[in-house]
Amino acid sequence: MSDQPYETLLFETDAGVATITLNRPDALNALNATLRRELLAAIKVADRDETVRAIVITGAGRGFCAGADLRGSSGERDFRRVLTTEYNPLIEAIRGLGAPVIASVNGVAAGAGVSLALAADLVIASDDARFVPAFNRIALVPDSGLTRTLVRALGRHRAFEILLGERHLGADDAHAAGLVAAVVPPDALADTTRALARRLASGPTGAIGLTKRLVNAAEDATLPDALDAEAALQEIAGRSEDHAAGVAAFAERREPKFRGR
Ligand code: T3D
Repeated sequence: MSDQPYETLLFETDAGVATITLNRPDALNALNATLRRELLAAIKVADRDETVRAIVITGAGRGFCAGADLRGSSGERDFRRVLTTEYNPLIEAIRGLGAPVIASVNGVAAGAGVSLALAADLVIASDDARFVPAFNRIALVPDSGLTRTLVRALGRHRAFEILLGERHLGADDAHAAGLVAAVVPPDALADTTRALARRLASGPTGAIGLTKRLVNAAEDATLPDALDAEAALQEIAGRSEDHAAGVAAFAERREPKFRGR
């Protein structure tokens, strides 16, 4: 176990899993400047720790994340700078992490909180979770990658409806749309998330990270580019200790024991 002295989040590692809990429950874990900074720092700490083989992001209290902190946000703001220097690096850091990231959505996600949840590689939601774009409600546009995520996942027409708030996106809707891997009762969320995270953390970490790279690249790739990328990364995966362990286990008709190398 390890603890870090953060003001707005909790960070712990256990059994190869780093869990980051956004911890401003009175504001539904809205992203103020401190939380944005600390979240990026925690992701970097997890990334540097070789024992971390899966990462969970969740929220304290009854919400996952209500997006930008709107308290005290009246007056002129430097949106472009804040997005490019604080929000976008967060999304890119999550997508760039070698370890798989699970968003454990324990309640409402709104605004950039939806972007954050859907930037994860896998999303598990409690059945009372909902995804509320909310941007248009305060006359902003979607940000932190949400337009791209939704348009690619759902097509432009359904994405537009959701972004305008014309179509409700509850946990079951998000599951049916393929955005969410599983929906569970609130009291089963932590255990379900932990079981998935531990399964991933005991898997072939290198191959999982390379698969994530291929999936990231495939979103923009032509078929020849995707084929080339797969061949190049297979060369790396195929030389790993875990690959040899997997083939040996297959031959001996037993479960492999992967060490993440
Ligand atoms: O400015 C920039 O940084 C640029 C980037 C922008 C990216 C964005 O994310 S823009 C979108 C910002 N987020 C929102 O507009 C969502 C605002 N919140 C809501 O619409 C609702 O609160 C929810 C739909 C999320 C949940 O509704 P409900 O009824 O379950 O809860 P509630 O009663 O509205 O909120 C509970 C408390 O959380 C409440 O505080 P109180 O009265 O108990 O002391 C509320 O003020 C607080 N809260 C909710 N959202 C935020 C928030 N506090 C600060 N910022 C928030 N975003």
